Amino acid sequence: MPNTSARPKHGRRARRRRRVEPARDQLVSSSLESAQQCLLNQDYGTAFVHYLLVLNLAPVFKDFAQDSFRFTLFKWAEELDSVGRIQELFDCYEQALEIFPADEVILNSMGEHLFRMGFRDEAAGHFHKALKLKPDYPEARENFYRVANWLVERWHFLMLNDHGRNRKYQQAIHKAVQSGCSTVLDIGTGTGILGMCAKKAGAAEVYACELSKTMYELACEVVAANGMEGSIKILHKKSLDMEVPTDLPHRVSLVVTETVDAGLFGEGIIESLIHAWHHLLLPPERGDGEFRGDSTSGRVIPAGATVFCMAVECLEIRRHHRLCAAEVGGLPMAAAGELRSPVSCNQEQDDSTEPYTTERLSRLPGGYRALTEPFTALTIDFNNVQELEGLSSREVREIRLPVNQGGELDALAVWFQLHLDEENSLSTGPEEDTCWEQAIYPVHSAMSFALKPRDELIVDVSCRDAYLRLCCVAVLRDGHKIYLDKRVDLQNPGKPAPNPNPEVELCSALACLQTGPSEPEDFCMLECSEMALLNNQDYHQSFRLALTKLLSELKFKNGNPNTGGTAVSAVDSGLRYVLDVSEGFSLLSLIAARQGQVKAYSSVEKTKQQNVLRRLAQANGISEQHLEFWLNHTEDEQGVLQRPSREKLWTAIILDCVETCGLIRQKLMEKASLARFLLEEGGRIFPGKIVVYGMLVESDTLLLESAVQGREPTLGFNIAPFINQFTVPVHVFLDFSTLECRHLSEALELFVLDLMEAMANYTEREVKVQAIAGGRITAIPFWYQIHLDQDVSVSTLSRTSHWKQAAVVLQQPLEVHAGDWIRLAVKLHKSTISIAAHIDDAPAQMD
Ligand code: 44T
Repeated sequence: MPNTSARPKHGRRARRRRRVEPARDQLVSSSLESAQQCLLNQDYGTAFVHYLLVLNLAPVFKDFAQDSFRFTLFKWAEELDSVGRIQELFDCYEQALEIFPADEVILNSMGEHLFRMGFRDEAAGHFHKALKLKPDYPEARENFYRVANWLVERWHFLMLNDHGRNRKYQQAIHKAVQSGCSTVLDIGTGTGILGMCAKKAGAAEVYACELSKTMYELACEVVAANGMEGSIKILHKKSLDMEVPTDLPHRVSLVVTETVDAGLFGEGIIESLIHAWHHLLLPPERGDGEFRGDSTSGRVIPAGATVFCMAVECLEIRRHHRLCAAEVGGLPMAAAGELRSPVSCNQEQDDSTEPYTTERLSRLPGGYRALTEPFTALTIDFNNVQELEGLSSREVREIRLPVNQGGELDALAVWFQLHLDEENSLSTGPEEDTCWEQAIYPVHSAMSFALKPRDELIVDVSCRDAYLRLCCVAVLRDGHKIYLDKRVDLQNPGKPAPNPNPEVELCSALACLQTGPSEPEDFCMLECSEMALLNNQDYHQSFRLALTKLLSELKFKNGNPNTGGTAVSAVDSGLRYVLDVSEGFSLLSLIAARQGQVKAYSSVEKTKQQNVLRRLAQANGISEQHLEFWLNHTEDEQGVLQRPSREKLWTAIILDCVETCGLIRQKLMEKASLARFLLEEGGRIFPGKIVVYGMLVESDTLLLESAVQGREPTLGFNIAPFINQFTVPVHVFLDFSTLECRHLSEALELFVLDLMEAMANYTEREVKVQAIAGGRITAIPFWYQIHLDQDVSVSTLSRTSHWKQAAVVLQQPLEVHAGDWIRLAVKLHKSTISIAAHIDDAPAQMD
């Protein structure tokens, strides 16, 4: 009998399937029906469960149900999100992705949720996947660009493009390995470059660790692409969490690292090296200090560092950290109390303040003036663990900087020399041609202080919480110590030191009258950009002017609003309503309320900032009833625009259109169309119109910041194609006025956004422009003219602007000759500008 044994088995299975199938089919079809019904009833949770069942049991329905399934998922996720059921939300997405692992829309949407919850690494992973699946998916592209900056910070490009730095590290590593350091750990490997140098130099064993997931994955890709997959062991770990033998089989003879920021210690190098010396490195070589290198002792590259500091006068720094005017938009500010930027190095430091910010001094608009010579603030030997340990507990040390130029004391600028070994060192100084920024310690005494030649500036240097702290304590003048914070002369206690600036003295006295000298800790924190906004007189004056004009126009047109056509309640009669939906701190509501007959609503959210506004209102004769905090009244956290009261509409709605970084705010046009519906007749949105201007430039700097340049491999390694996946076409936080570049065209109008007229807007536009010089167009910096009304406007490019500029960097530089016509295709997709440039072959057809 042929194959008898197989038959019954087959027959049994077939019979079982026949029995199961009708039941399953029935379940599938009834579930599908239920899913559709629930969807109609907007019961998304139940619909989702039914869909899951259907698609798990009957994958054949995947094509048919994909759209409704997605829709259900998104709706259900929205509901879960709104009630804070976040874990369930992500579970649903994971279940959905099990069914549709290659669905770019689901991936992108999950990325958006992850991003909002603060999981940036994971969010980026999802956007990246979505984009790989569908490269021309604009939503995923925009989202990816938004997170790329967080994941792979722009300085990675700068560092890899800094050939001097690369070569010096390579030489130092080569020398150490050749002299006997055969086991190497690269702490904070980034793209893997230093680890690969060690391997190439002949190290027997190389390990690397990296705490960022994205960078770790990138390093793995790069190392594999360079054929070192098996010979460099990369760990996704913080070095502090590593130990022998779990992570390393034994201690290593060399640690290489570049985990330093502009302030040297901000990436935690002190702590990492203390830990490395105790747990990961062979003991240091004893003796004469001259390093010979062998495989029984350990050492670190860089071997040490020297930190320098210098006092500077700089208006640009000042206006970002201190209120510089007594009045803003006509509003006296004395009652505001102390306003501080979140960067300060005071003794009463709290967690929310950083001791320094970073700037490239050479690129600060308006420049800076050195008031002292550079001074050594600190030296540190990374090969001496006692010294490292002593540093964090080291007491405050005082240094004195002789002043050689008179000027206002705005900040201490700090940089360092990194001694890789005896021969090679890197400097991050302001005069060097490197990619480095300097650390800026703004001087925080609320008032200005003018230094004179022959003064001596007394600075306290200490090291706390892994930060180098520098604090300008006092000025020694003619034998007297003038304390900068407390302003008390120790030699005449009780009597304030004579202030060199009488105006400051007066302000100080006034401030004391308002707030009382005994509440120094009662200050209000403002972001640097908010402080710069307050100092932007032009902006506030323009708003005041435009608002005054609008109010008087309406008065003139309608007579007293009391007598207007609609019935108004007694309390509200005669009032105009102005809503300020600016992000962050804004004085505009007060400026509006000060016009009289105006009830202004502010979107300021933070209690301390609301209190500043209340104090200012009180001191400036604005009645309490005329200033409301809008977000205190809306239940909805997303702050959907609403009417001021049932029968009223807004006279003016102030929208904050441009982010400080130089981009148009997301959802601006949606907000504007909502706002238009809520305006009374003749009411206005401020601004009514925004014109985007741009200029064609040749800028190598922008290229160096956006991608690893050149066809040459980096130190002989293939790195560029991997990290360049994280290139984004739009640069932000640019100072166009100091950007090193050649102008290849005049400024030109790129785009117009009409916030008052929905129909006037377009999403694509072609613009033609003639080159005024020959060269390579590498980028198009852009900025905005913000029109409050027909006559009043502010430019985001102005000297007093608190906005920075942004730039589109072209994918391929475009070679042009003077006189060539260039065609720009400008697109606006959801607040994101993209520009493509081509030489215009048919200039005759120009319109
Ligand atoms: N950038 C300076 C700072 N890491 C360089 O995750 C100079 C800024 C800069 N990994 C403009 C120009 C410049 N264990 O990927 C990072 C980081 C990682 C660690 C494992 C640790 N203990 C750490 C500590 C840090 O190391 C990498 C490099 S940190 C270098 C920072 C170009 N703006």
